[in-house]
Amino acid sequence: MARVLRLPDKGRLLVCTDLQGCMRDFDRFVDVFEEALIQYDGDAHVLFTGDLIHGPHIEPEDWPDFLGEYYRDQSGELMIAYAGLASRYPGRVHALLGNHEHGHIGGPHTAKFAADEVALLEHILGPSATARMRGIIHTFALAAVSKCGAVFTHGAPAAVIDSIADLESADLSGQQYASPLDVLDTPIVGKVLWARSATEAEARRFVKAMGGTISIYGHDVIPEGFEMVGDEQIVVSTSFGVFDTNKVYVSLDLAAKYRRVYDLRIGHEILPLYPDKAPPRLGGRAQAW
Ligand SMILES: [Mn+2]
Repeated sequence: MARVLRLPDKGRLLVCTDLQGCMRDFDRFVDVFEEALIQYDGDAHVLFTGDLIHGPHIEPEDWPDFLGEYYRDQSGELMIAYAGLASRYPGRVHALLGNHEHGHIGGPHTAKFAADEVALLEHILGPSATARMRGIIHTFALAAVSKCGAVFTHGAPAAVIDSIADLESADLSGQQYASPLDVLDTPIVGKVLWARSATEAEARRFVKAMGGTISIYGHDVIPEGFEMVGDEQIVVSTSFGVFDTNKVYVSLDLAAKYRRVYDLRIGHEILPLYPDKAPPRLGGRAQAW
């Protein structure tokens, strides 16, 4: 897979951030996609911006309230479901690498819900399912660009680059490092996969180098569903660490031009994953009692 995915210049694009093994939210997002295929005469695409895997293995009684509704990690099933979706809708299902996927193909091993989440998941899956999952991860891009101006990455747009070529030549193998942890200090891959924030100047420079105008990413948890930073950045939380009421995805017209993140409107481009649970402030239908 190319390091930088070029999205089509027409049709509808639905963007889903960090699922972290939450099968229920994946299934709901697939429903949203299939509704869009009907609404837009078959011309819809989906983009997952990384961290599809590595969720909690926690008993209900130990579940911390701040993580939202209870779920149990189903990373292996989710990756198989992703591959099934991609083969059912060829050329319409896209994904970016997250720092959690990167651990399985040469990056540093994450330790969010286990001391070594990469080793844990590969142990649960066994050798052949692990090989299959790695094959799926190898199809993921590092960033996506579109004529509508939106630039997509897993983490914040803090990498200092001069052009798309800097991402296209990025080495993800980890082989050039003494330790995978050294990836964190690399100016491009380390930032694209791990940065939680970028200054307005960094974001402006990054999106311009990528030939775009706005940056859309996840990686961090925004309890309210999304956050805009300056004119260039929007952080989106579709699933992980957020209550159903506040989970949002982004829906873009790939033939439009988005010059600033404020062009993204609630109820149009910013939509609740669960409209029946979401408050009107997020474009939902939930009633206040
Ligand atoms: Mn992440």
